Amino acid sequence: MKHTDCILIGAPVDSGKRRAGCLMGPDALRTAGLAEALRDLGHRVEDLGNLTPEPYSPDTGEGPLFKPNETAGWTARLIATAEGAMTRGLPIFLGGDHALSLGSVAGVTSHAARAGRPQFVLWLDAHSDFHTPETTDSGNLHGTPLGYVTGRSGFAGFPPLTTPVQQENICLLGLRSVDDAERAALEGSAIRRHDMREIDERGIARPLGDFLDRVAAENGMLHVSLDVDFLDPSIAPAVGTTVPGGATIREGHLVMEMICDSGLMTSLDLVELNPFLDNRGRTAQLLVDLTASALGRRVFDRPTRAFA
Ligand code: B3U
Ligand code: MN
Ligand code: MN
Repeated sequence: MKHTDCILIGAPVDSGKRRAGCLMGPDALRTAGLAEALRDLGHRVEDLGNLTPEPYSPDTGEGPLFKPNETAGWTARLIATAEGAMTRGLPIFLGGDHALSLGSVAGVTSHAARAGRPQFVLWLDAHSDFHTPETTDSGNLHGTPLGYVTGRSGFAGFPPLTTPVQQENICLLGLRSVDDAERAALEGSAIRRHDMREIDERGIARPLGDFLDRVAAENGMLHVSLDVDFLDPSIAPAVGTTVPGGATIREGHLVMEMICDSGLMTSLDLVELNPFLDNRGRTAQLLVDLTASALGRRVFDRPTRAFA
């Protein structure tokens, strides 16, 4: 296992939805021992502390969107921070709600474009987060990051996107809650999508293995975005948008171990952790353990992939 320069970036974004609490996420992940777990695996870890949004005009509360100006301020700050961190190591964005990924994904993608490599995105989530400010019913911008980074219209007031992510380079895994407008847009797109039914029928390793093979074949950069609600609420209760029927602990670790074995991951988001809703820190602890699996914690080394 090669040693990695891990850069922890606290992004206490709480503007992407109405239920507050994700601002405590970065400190809960620190308290659960994220840096120590990564150092135990032999990695170097630098913690940049918590970011703040770039200055924004106060949100008025009028209009259908919740806190668009604050979220745009976060997006600008995160794009710049992600671009800078990519030149130095593997950024791990400690959320914060999923609105942080408008910035983290846009930033890593602009870095990849400068490096002349295609950006791939693995989205581990119950939801598809493919809304735009014009299609969202809830007005919650944490449902829009994939709409933004693929260059969909309607993001007035947000930083103009320099490089969209190619639809065919995105893989959604774990879907079980998709709004009608998102479903229609996804069906007209080249985004790869795997719902829980497919995972039940085929297992989680095959769709993931196919995607990782494509990333490798195209010498891509791989951003992994892990929303807590990818996991079943019985094992990961600390999230505002629980959806029953999620990934098990074993599926979660398998996904992370396969990502680790591929050697492809270049950046990671840990998002939607709401410590206010947690049960004695167990969700934060599980996220630390999953991150450790993605960065080399294992029982035995496996020389070959066993799931083709
Ligand atoms: N699609 C719904 C629900 C949702 C999306 N992301 C989360 N929840 N976490 C919406 O509000 O856009
Ligand atoms: Mn999400
Ligand atoms: Mn979600």
